[in-house]
Parts: sequence; C-alpha cells; structure tokens
Amino acid sequence: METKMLFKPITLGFVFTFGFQLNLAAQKPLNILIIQTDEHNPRMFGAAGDPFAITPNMDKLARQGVLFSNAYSQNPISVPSRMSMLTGKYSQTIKVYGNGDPLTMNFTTFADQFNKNGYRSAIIGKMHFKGKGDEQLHGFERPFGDSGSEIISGNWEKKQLDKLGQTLLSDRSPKLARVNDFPMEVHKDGGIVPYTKTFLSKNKENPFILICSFTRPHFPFEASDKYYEMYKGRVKLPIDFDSDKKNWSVSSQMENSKYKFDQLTKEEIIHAREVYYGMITWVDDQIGLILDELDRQGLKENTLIIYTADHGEMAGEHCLWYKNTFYEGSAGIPFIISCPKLFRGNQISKSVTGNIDIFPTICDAAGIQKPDGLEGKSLWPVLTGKESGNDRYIFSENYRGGIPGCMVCDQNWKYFVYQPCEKNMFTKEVFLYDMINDPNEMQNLANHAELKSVVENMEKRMSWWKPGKIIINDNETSAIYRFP
Ligand SMILES: [Ca+2]
Repeated sequence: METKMLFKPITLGFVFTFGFQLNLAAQKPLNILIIQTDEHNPRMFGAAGDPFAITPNMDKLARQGVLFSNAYSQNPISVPSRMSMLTGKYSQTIKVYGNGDPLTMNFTTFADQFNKNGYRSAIIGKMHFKGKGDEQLHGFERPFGDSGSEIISGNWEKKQLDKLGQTLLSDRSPKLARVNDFPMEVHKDGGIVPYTKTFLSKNKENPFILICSFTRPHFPFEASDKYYEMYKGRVKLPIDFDSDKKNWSVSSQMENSKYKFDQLTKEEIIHAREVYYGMITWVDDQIGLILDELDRQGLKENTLIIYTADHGEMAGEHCLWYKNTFYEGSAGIPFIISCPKLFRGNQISKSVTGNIDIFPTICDAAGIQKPDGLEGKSLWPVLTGKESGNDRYIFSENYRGGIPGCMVCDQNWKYFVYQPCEKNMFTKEVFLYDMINDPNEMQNLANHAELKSVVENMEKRMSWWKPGKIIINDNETSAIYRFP
C-alpha cells in the first residue's frame, strides 16, 4: 500500500526527553476514554499514511497524541482480543481462546481496579461478553450494549429498521457489499453517541473510565450512499491482493475453502473496499461527535483518550478477508494515545505494543496501583520520553478451526507458527518476515539458513506458549479440540 503522511510527526526516540513530570497525587483524578472499533485495518486511516482514507477525527487525535505504528491484537478475533485488553493477560493465561469462551470471574479487569479507586467504569456499545447475567459485566456498567446473551439492550437496531421497513445484510461476503439510501445510524452503533452524551453529562464531577465500542467497520460490507460516494472510483486494489497463495498457512487455506476469497473478481474486491472505507469514515464521524461532546462538557483536558480496535480486517490483502491471520491487516490494530496535558502529541512511536498494554498504561497515567500478574507492559515510560521502547516485543495467539497459532514480533521481525492438531495433521508451519524491508510480508524467510539465529531467538521468546495444554472451543464449528 502506498503511504503518504498527512502531517509531519516527530518520531519518538531516546533523543527526546520531553516527558512532563507531574505530581499526579495533586491532580484531579484523570478520566480515561477508550474508543474501540471492530475490525479496523491498521493501515486504513489517514494518520497511518493511507492515501484514500477520509478520517479527519482519527487524524486529529493522532496529531494530539502518540500514534503507535507497530500495535497488535493479542488474538485477532473478538472475544479473546477484548478479554486480553480488559485483563492485561494473554489468551493462554485467561483461557479465552475463541469466541465461544467466556472470561471467568477470577480475573481482575481494569474496571475492577479503577472501581476500587473511586472511578465509575462503563462500556457503551459492544464488548462481546459471553454468558448471562450481571456476573458477566466484569466490573463495568452497561448503559447501552451487549451483555450476556442479549445482543443489544432495547433491541435498538430492529426498532430503527422496522420504522424504515429495511433490513441489514446478514451475509459477510465481500461479493455482496452494498450501498444503502438510509442512514447508518439505524445500525446498533447509532446508539453509542447519544448514550455517551448522557453518560458524560452525568459524570462531570466523578472520575470515570469509559469505553465507547463500535461494531463498525465490521462486515457485512454495507455503507450509506453518502459515505460510499466519498470513495467511489478512488480506491485501488491492495498491492498484494494476488500474492502467491502457496504461502498461505493451513489456517488461511481453511478460511479460503469456507469463504472462497480466491473467487472474488478485481471489481468485487475494489467495490467491497470502497464500501469498507465508507464504513470507516462513518465511524470516524461518530468519533468526532464523541470528542466534540467531551470538549463541550469541559472534560477533554483531564481525559486520556485511546483509539484502538479489537483486530484488523484483511480487506483483500494477501487475497484474504476478515481476520484470524497474523498478517498486519488482521493482527495489526490502529493505536493512538492522547493526553496533551501529560505528554506531547504529534508523534509516531515504533514501539511494539498492543491492547494488552492498555491496563498497566492507564494505571500509571492515573496513578493507580497495578495488580500483580499483568502480562501487558506499561507504555507510560515511552509516552513520557523516559524510554525509547525500541526493545519491546509482543505476542498474538489464534486458534481458528482448532489450529493453535502463535506470533511474536519486534520492530524488525515478525515470526509466527502453526502447530498440527488432532483435526489437522500437518508439519509445523513457520513464517518469518523482515518488517523493515518487507512490510507487506511477501517473502517468508523462515527457512533461510543465514537467519537461523533470528528464528531461534523468536522460538526462545515463544517458549512460554504451550499449545499442548489447550482445549479449544471453536464456536464457529461448535467443536472442542483437545491436544496431546
Ligand atoms: Ca471483532
């Protein structure tokens, strides 16, 4: 993908020691606002260098904060990614491997930790909690959103659509991407802004941690004509859309046999991407409304704002769609942290990070003690210029179709493996990409003899991962896989 910077950022590094040392104890408690989308390709917004994306609000947030250009989902599918974010722990630790696994109550979320310190914690929108009842709220209030087995309280979407005599697409295929002439606010995400306005107005005086969590730009691929028209005829194919399919992992081959990605025409790929971009811009507009409201209610200065997604969307890169792969489009996430009163904005950091680091980072930012056992690492020293963060690395796991996979990456290298399992016996697959010279991950270098030491180092880092002890509930097939 071509890149063009919309603004000239400062790159974070050791040379900068601009962090402001604040006496946090003397400050009013810091509010935390996390804006999360679902399935947002990390390269498809303006501040990330995308030449087509129209995302003025994400870009503005990046100008006011730090954009982390090497940020990853800890498991590129909804439930495990979200539970890793809330607990600061990896899938293997919390035993949430796929969308069928509920988070058990013995894990502390950041809501639990902040509540103990006098905060109000709430999620407005999606969080994909499993199970039923209040015990599945994990310390959060839910003014609006999915909870337990309910999809959306008040059946928001159906009511809106019934009034219009409309239905939304139920099929995920990019082949069916379509344009509507009714507003996108009828989607269940349409409730997020009004509920957020109400929440903010009721919590001006007490500290809060709020997650505004959008389901868009998750498929089905459907945008209103207003947003589609912004992209019609402008969007190109991803440069690696037809990369050598022999390089697909067994896991991606399984996805392709189910969803027939390789049968999409170039025209269908471009059309689906135009619609997908439209969905991103609609979400961006919603983010703008939330940030404006924060400002209008006088809360912006004392609020640390994070923008992230639970995982990406391949959107045709590597001839793949959706997620569940370790390629950048799927395992990568957009990741911005902004709080101008605490650290300087308009910076890009190459420090490797991900949603698992949010828990310790917001504890440090708010001056709240971190619980023991967090597996995420605080970004506070990076944000405040005390550390370069250049030596950081991070993991991602995935168990799609019952095939255990694990990725580790640093700024230079991405390494991932897939292990054979009882359902699919194959030779262990290994992938190594040079992320500096091959950012589109076109050449697998895992078997190059001169890079043996790189592979060995990555394997050593990955030694904590024990797929042989995992029992996977892959809810898409309702199957439970046990490993020897
Ligand atoms: Ca998701």
